[in-house]
Amino acid sequence: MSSGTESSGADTANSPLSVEEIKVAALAALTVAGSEAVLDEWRVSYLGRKSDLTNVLRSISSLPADDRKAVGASANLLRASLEEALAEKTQELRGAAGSVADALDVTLPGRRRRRGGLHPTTQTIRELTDAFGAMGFQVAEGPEVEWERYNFDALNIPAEHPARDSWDTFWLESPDGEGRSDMLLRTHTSPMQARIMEKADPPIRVVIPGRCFRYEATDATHEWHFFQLEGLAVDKGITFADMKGTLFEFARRIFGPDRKVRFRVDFFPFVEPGAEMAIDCFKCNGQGCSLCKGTGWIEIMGAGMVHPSVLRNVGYDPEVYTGFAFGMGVERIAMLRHGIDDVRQFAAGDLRFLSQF
Ligand code: YSA
Repeated sequence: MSSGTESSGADTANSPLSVEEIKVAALAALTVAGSEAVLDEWRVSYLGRKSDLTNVLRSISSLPADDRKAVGASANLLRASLEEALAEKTQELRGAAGSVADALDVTLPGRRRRRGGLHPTTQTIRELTDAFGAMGFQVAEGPEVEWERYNFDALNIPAEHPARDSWDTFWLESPDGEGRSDMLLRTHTSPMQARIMEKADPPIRVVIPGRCFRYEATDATHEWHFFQLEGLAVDKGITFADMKGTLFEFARRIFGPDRKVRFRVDFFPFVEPGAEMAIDCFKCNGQGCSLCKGTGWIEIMGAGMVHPSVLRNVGYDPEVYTGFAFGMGVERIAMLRHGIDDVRQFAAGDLRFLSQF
């Protein structure tokens, strides 16, 4: 009998086993046989020329006459049933191997794994910070929950100033639950101007991407939360021409040389003079449509020369330093770049939209 770990069999050196004992040992060994090689060892052990069963059959003639018939019949029956069991087990093992082979078709193309991607807003922020980085601007970030002082007061917008109405504000409740506190969800990224100037001395060239919140009705170009990219440059001798040159160079890098750019006067309490930049509407090619509200232009940013009061508020001498600042809508820029006609798509979480970028 084999010494293989998967088989066990009769011990031919000991006194002959009974037919029943051979049957029990043979079937137990067959049950655990796991390969055709082990089956072959089993066949030699239990059905081979030197097996216990063959010995029993050979010894029948030496048995008392009364026993011969019964022992012969049961030994022949056992041989037949062991041969049948061997054939079944062989089929079983071959079938198992065959089904694995059938399940694995190596000629089929591999299945593509679904990979996540960057949100189009994130992609646009990276493109913008890269463009300004190439123009010498650093990148900073600031808090979304902001003090009233930075969001309004430091920017020359004191309480009761009518300009506060332009930024419909989500206020945080006061700790005692009685009315609003002096904290809010920032309505623009401009509070970072004061935070940066308080900490650093000129020269300053920095861009600040971040999420903003406004308590206002939404439409195709207005979302209640959106991203802005703030920019600030302060040094001795900075002029309006520097601002215009920087912003036109930005527009050329981001939108290419063929897009029309409109640059015109606007008012913000924290700049003097103030300006606004718009790009011709991609949907109607400047003809006027529902997206651009018939104007042919999509406004992308406010800008201006930093107001002397803002410089004074942070301890800079406006007689020595001047600067410009701007705040642009990131989703609006992504809309223009990719032909997206509704800003509300960005936060809708619809994979059919997001997976296009
Ligand atoms: C102006 C002068 C500076 O020296 C510096 C910054 C600014 C910008 C100012 N803080 C501001 O927030 N102006 S803004 O209200 O006109 O918004 C700037 C840009 O943000 C808009 O041109 C637009 O592109 C985007 N934006 C504004 N409200 C939005 C919006 N994008 C989507 N949804 C909204 N609700």
